[in-house]
Amino acid sequence: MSVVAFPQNITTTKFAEIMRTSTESNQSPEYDNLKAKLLDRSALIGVIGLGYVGLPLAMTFNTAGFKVQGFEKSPQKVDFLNDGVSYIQDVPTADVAKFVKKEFFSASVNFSKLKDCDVVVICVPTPLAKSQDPDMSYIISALESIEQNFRKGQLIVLESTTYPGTTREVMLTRLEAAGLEQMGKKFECGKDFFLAFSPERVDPGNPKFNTFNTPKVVGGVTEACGDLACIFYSQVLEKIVRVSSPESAEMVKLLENTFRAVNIGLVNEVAIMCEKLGIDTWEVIEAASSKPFGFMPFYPGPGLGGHCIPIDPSYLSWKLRTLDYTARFIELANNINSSMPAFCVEKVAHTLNADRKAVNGSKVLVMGVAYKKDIDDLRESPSIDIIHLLKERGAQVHYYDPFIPEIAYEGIEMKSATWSEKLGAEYDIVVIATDHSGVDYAALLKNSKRIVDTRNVLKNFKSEKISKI
Ligand code: SAJ
Repeated sequence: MSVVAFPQNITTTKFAEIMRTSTESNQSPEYDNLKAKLLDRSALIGVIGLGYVGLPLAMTFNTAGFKVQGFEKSPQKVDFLNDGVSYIQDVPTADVAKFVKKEFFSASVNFSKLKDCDVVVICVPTPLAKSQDPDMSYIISALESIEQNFRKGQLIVLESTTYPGTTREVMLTRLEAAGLEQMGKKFECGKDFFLAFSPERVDPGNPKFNTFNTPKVVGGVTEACGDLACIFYSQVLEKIVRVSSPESAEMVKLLENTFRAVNIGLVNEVAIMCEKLGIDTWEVIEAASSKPFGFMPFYPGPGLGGHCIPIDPSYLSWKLRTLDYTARFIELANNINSSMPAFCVEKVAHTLNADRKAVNGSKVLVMGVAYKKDIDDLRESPSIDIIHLLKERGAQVHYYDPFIPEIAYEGIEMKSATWSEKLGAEYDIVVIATDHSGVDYAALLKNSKRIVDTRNVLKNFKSEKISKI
């Protein structure tokens, strides 16, 4: 992602739309002081977590003219960044090198530097624990670092996807209490410090939408908090969408990703139904997409990967369970989506059977292990489940992925096969699990005995060798 040059005049054009308190200086001295530092871009921005969200954000803040202090638990990542090297696919090394050289950006494992920051943005992971409950440990760890270095006048923004209520129930109470340590009385949110939630909306590998041009939803704990958060992001990003509270902003993100998970679950069940009906799912979806209104295509696949779509909706369903409500769509979508790896392996078994072969003892090549095309991310990838299931049935499994040379993940240690036009010939069957661009699928088809295509990437080829889900 090349960070876009920032139009300097955006500040004046946006305020009328998004400010909720008087623009006069009738707020606390901390409010007025921070507002001034945001407007002249002298505020120092702290970013906790320099991953696929935090690093692009830091570069975008730099491009907008703010200095950034990055915080990471990983010394290796800190060293890479301070040497001017990016490890995030969407962030060019040239951007990191440029801002490090200008002394606009540096990374550190020393979280005590948080006290120097005027704004602290939290971009840490929010995975699921083995119990399938939210794992809040990363947010709590970041919060503890902030508490230990907290001072009056700071704006804290949580960007990590989480259940509605986290900002107010977890962050606010502890930050107010931090004042007791320092001043013997609670800090007052909206006067002594400021707190907001603003969900990240990063689509890894998306060539069109980046941190700068993706509209930013912002919800402050108080009106003053929302004002300052909106002023901050208005200085950096193209469009701000202000909502009334952090809970609303937290829910916006969960609706976005639950919408995807549920619709992907629907279309995966359509694929299962079409298989039983002997209908081509992909033809049906393509034809339904001709409807110019009221329809949005989603596509079946080997399952749901990534660190967001398979996980975020479970944060919502967990929260609702604490309120004695069952989020049925989310649970049903999880059930269907997580059944897709097994559905694909059954397809492999059925296809081999046509050649009087069993999965047991067959050589199988899994094409693509990244969780979606043209990225190098393995997290929650259904390809990993497919490899496990094939191995459990006695298959000899190899994989090829141009973005992932080796795997050491979830009990699998493998190196990618080397691409050659005749690669497919070495196997009884090939499973296309990730539809990376730039693969010579014509050569793969020509030299393979059988192919199970879970992504319809061979849609332009006609061959008896091809089985689709
Ligand atoms: N998938 C399907 N069928 C589809 C679409 C996706 O099977 O029709 C699968 C993908 O192969 C992948 C998983 O679902 O395994 C997630 O796909 P995704 O495109 O939602 O990819 P993510 O998780 O990298 O990015 C999403 C963002 N994607 C889009 O909006 C297109 C967005 O929802 C969030 O900004 C981001 O997660 C996030 O960080 O929350």
